[in-house]
This record gives sequence, structure tokens and C-alpha cells, in this order.
Amino acid sequence: MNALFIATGNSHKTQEIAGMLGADFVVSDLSSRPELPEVEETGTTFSENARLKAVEISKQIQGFILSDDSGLEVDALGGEPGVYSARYAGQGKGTAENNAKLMREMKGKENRSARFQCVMVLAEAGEVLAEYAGCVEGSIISEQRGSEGFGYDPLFIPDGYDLTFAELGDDVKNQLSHRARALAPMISFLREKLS
Ligand code: ITT
Repeated sequence: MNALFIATGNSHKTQEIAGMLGADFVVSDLSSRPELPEVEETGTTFSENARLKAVEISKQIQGFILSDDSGLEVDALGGEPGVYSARYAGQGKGTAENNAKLMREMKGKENRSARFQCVMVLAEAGEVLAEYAGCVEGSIISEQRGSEGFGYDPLFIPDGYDLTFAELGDDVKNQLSHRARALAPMISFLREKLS
């Protein structure tokens, strides 16, 4: 069994990553270490924030630390909410408010194209070992559909499908998501390191 710590407080990310990693990995995340101070996401890119999270946590916890910084870029909104996806409706606001704001901002917009971006960083003892990015193109619909997944999933239809990520569910999402595409090369890297 290989232990991997995910430097996230988002249980949905952990669940998706654990599902894609396979049974030979034992995964834990920040929910098991509530005493650790929150890492401030002061970066302006996914890469900067992913590096901040992985490096900071790897100074406090031994072993391999994986971080995920991700978000939604909407073309008609000039790339917003982007790195600010988690706090789009303001600090302390949640998914319902973020999705309501996105629907409001997209009202009447003809260009619906958008993409989810994800950058994953692997760190150990304060050093970055690897970084990979993944992206999935799609479009934003006007009303939420589906109950699976998390975040903006009920508003995002990946290209080539008619259903949202929240309707498609994890089995499909984990085959084509931004997270899946960043994690695939990371898994190869990790397996090489561990062998
Ligand atoms: P950690 O920083 O603790 O990992 P977080 O949720 O704050 O958790 P981010 O700063 O990376 O993570 O923000 C990611 C946000 O982007 C997330 O809260 C969602 O709003 C959105 N997002 C990212 N991946 C998504 C996905 O697969 N489906 C839907 N929304 C997603």
C-alpha cells in the first residue's frame, strides 16, 4: 500500500482523486489534520496556488503531498471566475451562491464556451517533485441540472456530451475531467518513484 496525502480541504476532490488512483493507494487529506493552519492562496495562477499548498503542507507532513488547484474559466466573462472559482460570490459564500452568480452573469450571453482547469503538484519536504496540468473544454448552460459531482458541475456540459458533469456522474467525469487529465501523468510519475 502506498500512502498519499492530498493537501485539500475539499472532500469532493479527495473522493475523485482516490477513485482514480486505484486500490493500492491509501489516501488522506486535511480533514484528518484540523490543527494545521490553512494555506493562504495568494497566487494569481493555478500553478502558483497548487505549489503553495503542496510545498507548505509538505513541510509539516512527511511523505508525498499532492495538491490540486482548479477552477472554471468562462470566455464570455474574460476567463472569470478562474483562480477565484471557490470564492466567486465572495469569501465565506458557498456553491449555491457561486452558481447563482454564474447564472446571473451569463444571462443573455451568446458565447457559452468555458473550460475547467486543474494543476496538480507533488511535493516532499518542501520541494516540488512534479507538476501537471489538465483541462476539459465545454459550455455553460442557463439552469442547473443534475445532483452528482460538486461546485459548477450542474452548469457545465463537456464537449461531445449533452449532459452536465452533475448528470454524467463520477464514472464518466473521472474519464475526461481536468482533474483526471492532470492526475494521469502524475500517477505514472508516482508509480515510477515508488517502484
Ligand atoms: P482546496 O484549496 O482546499 O483544495 P478548494 O475547493 O478551495 O479546496 P480551489 O481553491 O482549487 O479548491 O478552488 C476550486 C474551485 O473550483 C472549487 O471550489 C469549485 O468551485 C471549482 N471546481 C474545481 N474543480 C471542479 C469540478 O471538478 N467540478 C466543479 N467545480 C470545480
